[in-house]
Amino acid sequence: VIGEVGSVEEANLTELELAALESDINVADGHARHEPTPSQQRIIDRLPELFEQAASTPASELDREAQAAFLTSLGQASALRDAQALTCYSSSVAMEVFARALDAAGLRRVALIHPTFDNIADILRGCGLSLSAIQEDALADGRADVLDDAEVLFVTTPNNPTGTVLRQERLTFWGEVCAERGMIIALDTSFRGFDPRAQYDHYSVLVEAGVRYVVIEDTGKLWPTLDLKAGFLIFSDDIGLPLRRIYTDILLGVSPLILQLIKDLAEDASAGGLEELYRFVSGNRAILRNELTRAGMRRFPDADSRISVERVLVPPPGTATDLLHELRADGIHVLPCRQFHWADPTEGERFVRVALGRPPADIGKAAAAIAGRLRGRAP
Ligand code: EGV
Repeated sequence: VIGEVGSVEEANLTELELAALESDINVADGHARHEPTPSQQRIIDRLPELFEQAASTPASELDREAQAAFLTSLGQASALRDAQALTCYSSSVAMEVFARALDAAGLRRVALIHPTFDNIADILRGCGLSLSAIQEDALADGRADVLDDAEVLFVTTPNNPTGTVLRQERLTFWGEVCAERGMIIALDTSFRGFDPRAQYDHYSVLVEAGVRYVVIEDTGKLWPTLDLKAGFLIFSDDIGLPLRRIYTDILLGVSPLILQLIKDLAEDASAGGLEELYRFVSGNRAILRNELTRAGMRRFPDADSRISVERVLVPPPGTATDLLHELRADGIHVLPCRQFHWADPTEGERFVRVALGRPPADIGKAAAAIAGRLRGRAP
């Protein structure tokens, strides 16, 4: 049984990810489930010492240090000077705080990127907000007319599952459009650590545009830390939303042990860890694409993606849901893309998503099974 409803079409993505945790080869969720690098392992080996350090440092100091180390490692240094930050258990908790604060302030119309991970739309709607879909392409083209009467523009960049990055000129454009219209611009940058093209200093662009902004940053996808992670809710001084009030309704803060771990892992990322991560993900992507190419697949929908998940085209008349069932019979769990297309689910039946943050041997097995199922059907 999957989730509360039992069918793949009706389940949300996280229910499908949960079902996949028990499978032989789980390439469903986007979390990091691979071997730590040697230097990450050395940090993990020091856990008791990190615990001591965390216990003897004031929590607010460690909070600031973890934020500083993380944001600096990803090119976002001006956030430390120009913005405020609230550390959350996860980026989804940050989303929930943001969505509730919008509702409390009476801002209810959100233009949201399409497709994107389903829980973003689900959290926003769950807090009473109404959504209009903005196609990823329209964002890249800079067609401001797509915004209609929205009060908030919400963009996932790099986007999940496509890997599409909102480039600096485009962020400038949308920031200025939102500033002119008195809108808030909101970004979910959970996957930025995989793609240097998403590491230009977003905060200086947003400040320059003079726009009110909220950015949700996330350590959760980057490192194999058994879900020890944090999400950062970062916002401009003039945001005008009760974010701190709603944040404190929900939590006092995250564990200083996690903050200490994030600080050390972020410093490691700055000292070469990010490059190692790029190489690792690109190696796994090559394993998958080579296998599919050998099976006659000639088109990769997100040729330029660098993030730790990869979409695979399902040749018609097959559907993602069919392929998912076939692969389950092989002991392989992927995600269908139906749910990512929150405004038009059938559109997503053309793709499945494969997680790449796994041991290469698992990627090899998943790739062989997918290639086996698609051989001779490739477009
Ligand atoms: C991905 C898990 C939540 C989420 C997975 C994800 N689901 N938080 N409801 O972290 O791409 O697989 O974003």
